[in-house]
Amino acid sequence: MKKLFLLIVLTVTALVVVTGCGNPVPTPPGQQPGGSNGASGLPADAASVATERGLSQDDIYAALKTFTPSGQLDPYIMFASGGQGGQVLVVGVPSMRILKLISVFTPEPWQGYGFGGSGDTILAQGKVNDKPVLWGDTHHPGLSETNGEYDGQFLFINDKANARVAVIDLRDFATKQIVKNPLSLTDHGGSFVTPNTDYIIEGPQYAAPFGWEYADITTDYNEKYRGVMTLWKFDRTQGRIDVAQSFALELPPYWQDLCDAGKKGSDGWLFCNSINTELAIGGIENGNPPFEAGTSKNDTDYLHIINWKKAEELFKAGKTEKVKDMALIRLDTAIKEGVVFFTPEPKSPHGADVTPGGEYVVVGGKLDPHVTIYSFDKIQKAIAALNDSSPKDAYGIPVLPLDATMEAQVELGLGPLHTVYDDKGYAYTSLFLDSVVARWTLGGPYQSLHAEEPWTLVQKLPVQYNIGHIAAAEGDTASPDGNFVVALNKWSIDRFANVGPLLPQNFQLVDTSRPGDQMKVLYDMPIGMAEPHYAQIIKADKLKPWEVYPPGTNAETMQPDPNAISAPDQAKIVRNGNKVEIWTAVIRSHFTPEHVKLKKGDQVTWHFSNLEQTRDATHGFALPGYNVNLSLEPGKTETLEFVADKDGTFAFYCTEFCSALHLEMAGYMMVEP
Ligand code: CUK
Ligand code: CUA
Repeated sequence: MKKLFLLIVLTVTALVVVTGCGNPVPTPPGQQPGGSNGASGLPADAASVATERGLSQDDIYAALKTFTPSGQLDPYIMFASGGQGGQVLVVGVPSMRILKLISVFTPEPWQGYGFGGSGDTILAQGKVNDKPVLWGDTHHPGLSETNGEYDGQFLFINDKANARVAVIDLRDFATKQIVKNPLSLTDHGGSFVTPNTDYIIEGPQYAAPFGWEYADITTDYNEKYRGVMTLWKFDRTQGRIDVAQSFALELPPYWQDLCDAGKKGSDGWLFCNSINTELAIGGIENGNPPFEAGTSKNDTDYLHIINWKKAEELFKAGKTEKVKDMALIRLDTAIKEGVVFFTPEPKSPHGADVTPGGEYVVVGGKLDPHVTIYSFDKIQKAIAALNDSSPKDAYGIPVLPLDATMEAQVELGLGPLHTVYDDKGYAYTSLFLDSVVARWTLGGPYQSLHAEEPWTLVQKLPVQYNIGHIAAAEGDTASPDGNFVVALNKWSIDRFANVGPLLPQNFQLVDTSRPGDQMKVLYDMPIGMAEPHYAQIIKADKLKPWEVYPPGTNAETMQPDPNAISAPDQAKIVRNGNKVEIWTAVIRSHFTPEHVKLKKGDQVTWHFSNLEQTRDATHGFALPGYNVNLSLEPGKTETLEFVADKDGTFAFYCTEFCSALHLEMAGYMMVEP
């Protein structure tokens, strides 16, 4: 990025020299956005544009930081959840251009996902109670890591609405697997990975009986409702979650919220904030406090501190019980073996974010103006100091005293939620109620990276509006980059043209490249397709996606497809009773065969091989009347199965404008009555 910026500045400087127009940008620090400092110092034509449009020096700085000329690539790629749209967004940073929408839990015709072909098989893995559930509430994308660094190989994402986790292969940016949690119907604190992606963690949210069986909340909450933390084993060579090697941990029916994995010195541990240690059961209609009040009564809830390496040992030693086909570590075993500990966390906590070096965990408090910083060393000492008379929660879990585990508290303002980090020893916390990004200083080993006092607020940057999560460049790794954070704002209100009562969310790119109080908002990006929760930002050069599939690849298995053909003369139609199998070759600009004759009731298995190896030479296959649309990227082999239960004449055609004769890329399926 620095190089790119330097290039822009040098280019502008060169123009200035040529046009003899005084000093170029950028803006001196500290100037307020929206001011009208004019645009003196720009080349004459640029200056007149700036004047015409009323751009301030800050605006020009923002433009230069984000403008990406045609053909230039973004240095960072952001993977953002697509919220209740059930998808993942791929966005270039800093241009904030949407590059792709990856379909995950929701069918998506552009990618041929869920309209015939292998996407149907993947979506079917996500059935709940044997019912197809064709949407998701994606919350937290998690990139695969090696030694605590994003490695660019896989992306995982959870579906809060149905407690499912999906695996996306970053060779083709496509979903390969969905697993449904058999114990839990909703999740939240996932998906995030351990530092070598041994496990993908899926934390729970709304407590319920295991397998969401019936139990009356008014009488059975404390006894039968439970939280559950699931550790999905990831098999990197297969690129799949290995369900048989996965296990879960029983937790009290508090509502476990956001979680993070320790790294470096704290590797082997998980940290989860929780709400509802009050065990509130709601029931406003019966005169009970509503959940929002009942879960906020206590001044503190419990930060869950979980030794996952120890839990893994218990799983391997068979100290589990099979519940709903899942190996479950019971709470009494976990307590006895020292797997789970609590420490208090201030009012209505949210977020649990481990610092890059693994030394601290930062927890926000929706109704507390502070972030609370816990020290992993202190936590370990407090655990070592436990004895028989140490306090326990109602379920027998040891509670470490706050003054023994806390390193510091920093007062930031109203509604601190989530915290990310940079390379300058700063932390950035989103303040929902204040609508600001707060930059504050870390102490300890981060002290020498900045000039300010440790654990102090440095700057509050207004964002528009009501920020939820915040994402930083390489932010969840052991070595964040700095440069940018993105504010994921829930409300946009007046930022964009009125598009009716349902408004887009607003991503705002924030410049964090300069120290001190010099953060600036650079760019507004409307997200008109649901409410993204979290995002991770990876250096673009860590991603090594395929340009085309190797010829004859089955994109579901990422292996050679046994039904691939490699030339149009291998295309054929084979009938065996009422079973018809078709091998179709697809290449600009025709399908072979173009005539497919069937009889009503035939069981059809239809293979398509795109023979192209030219980049971007994608074809589609639309079969009107049969709800089919496939995306056939170069090299891909795809299989469609259906029963020809409607007779008639069906013109099929290619849905990608692939060549000048794309409209002629068509054929007829005739189904005889
Ligand atoms: S939660 Cu959405 S703003 Cu699901 Cu990560 Cu905090
Ligand atoms: Cu192939 Cu259009």
